[in-house]
Amino acid sequence: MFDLVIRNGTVATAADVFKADIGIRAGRIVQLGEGLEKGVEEIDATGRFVLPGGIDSHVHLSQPSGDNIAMADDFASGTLSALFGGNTCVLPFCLQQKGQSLRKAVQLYHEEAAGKCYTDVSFHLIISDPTPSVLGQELPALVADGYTSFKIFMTYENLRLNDAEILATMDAARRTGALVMVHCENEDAIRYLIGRHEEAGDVKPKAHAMTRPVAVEREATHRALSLAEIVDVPVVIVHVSNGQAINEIRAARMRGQRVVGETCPQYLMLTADDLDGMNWEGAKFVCSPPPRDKDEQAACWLGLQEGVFDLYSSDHCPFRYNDPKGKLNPRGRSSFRHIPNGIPGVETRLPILFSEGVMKGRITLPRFVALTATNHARTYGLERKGGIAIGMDADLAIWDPEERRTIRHADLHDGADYSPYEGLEVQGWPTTVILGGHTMVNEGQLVGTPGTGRHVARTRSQVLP
Ligand code: DUC
Ligand code: ZN
Ligand code: ZN
Ligand code: ZN
Repeated sequence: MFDLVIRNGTVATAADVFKADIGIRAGRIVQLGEGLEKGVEEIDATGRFVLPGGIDSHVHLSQPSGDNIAMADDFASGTLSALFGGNTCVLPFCLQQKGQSLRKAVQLYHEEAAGKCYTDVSFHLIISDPTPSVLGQELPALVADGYTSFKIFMTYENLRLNDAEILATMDAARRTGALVMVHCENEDAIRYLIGRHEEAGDVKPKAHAMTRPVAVEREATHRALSLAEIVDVPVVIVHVSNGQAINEIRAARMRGQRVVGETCPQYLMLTADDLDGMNWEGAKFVCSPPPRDKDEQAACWLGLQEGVFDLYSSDHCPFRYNDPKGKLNPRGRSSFRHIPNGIPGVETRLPILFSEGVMKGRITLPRFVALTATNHARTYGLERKGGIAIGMDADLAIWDPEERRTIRHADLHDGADYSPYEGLEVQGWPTTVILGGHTMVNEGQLVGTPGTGRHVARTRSQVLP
């Protein structure tokens, strides 16, 4: 007797698409085959795809975002939204404030997440203060405890590292076996351009995109890759928005470097013109790097198709629009530079790629699975996730490829008050989601409880030598 059997579905992994029943016991997949014996619970997946649950390895939840600014999602609403979007695991960031110990930051996020999660969760670190004790003692101890990746920033006054700090931090990653993720934008160039725009009285949301042009990202991408080459360490280039940055990744790979590229829905679906909305509505699309234009969208699609990108993540970083602690905070109403950076998207990530990618013939279903689950698990050391095979966690999403929806924020589950994709028509939606053998969403209805999702310690990235 199984705990759960999923019958008659079309199973897709990063390698294959095949018909099989899936037998689940004690939270794991224990059998794949035809005509499996009975389960205590049974799901008929006739006409549906059964995919590994999505893993979104780039989300921000409950992250401090500046004075009098509040992120729209905590671990309850953020993971609930992720769940309804077909995800069973998310990797949020644990931000080290300047002067704070890394361990303390990790403890605070654990307290914040405890008992609230609807999906599994595993933290990346953000290192903003790379002191010798942080790099020499704290980081190795945290890596040993399963926090095997961290992000560093080349932009934002209170987060950015200079080149010497980047080298030291990358070297610490090399020594400890952690994987480095880099946010590539040149802060000094951005500040220069912000100064020029403000002097000219150009303070509308669109100026956000104009002060972070492609060259700002390309230069920083080139520099990050050069520094990684010097240290001899693999890197993840996160949220890549354009063809020139993509070419930097290609060139580094041609030199023999190990580079993981990540892109996000906003770089496939939005453009800088979206920041031009009336009545400051453009603030809804302010994120960094900013969306570009149609040609750069095409470059990002090509990058997904040909393998420059291994990861497709949401970079869910939600702020409410009509809110004094959100996009329309008092200072944000007077200049683009005070509009918090980031947009919601954890629930719409998978349906957008399924519809625009798989249904429109741009990518295959196995490529979809690789980009949304399998590669995230391998890149970040989630050993039993991202696939459908015997022994793996029974984290599954059952998709109805016929379901047509128009994206409306009112139907989503995040804590923001808008979706950047409002009105987008998509085909295909995850209707049933299973976490560790527990049915969490059944035919669009929530049946799971908060706290079912747990923290997952990770092993060493498979990208590392
Ligand atoms: N970088 C992110 O990864 N997310 C939101 C804002 C940012 O700059
Ligand atoms: Zn259980
Ligand atoms: Zn970033
Ligand atoms: Zn992010």
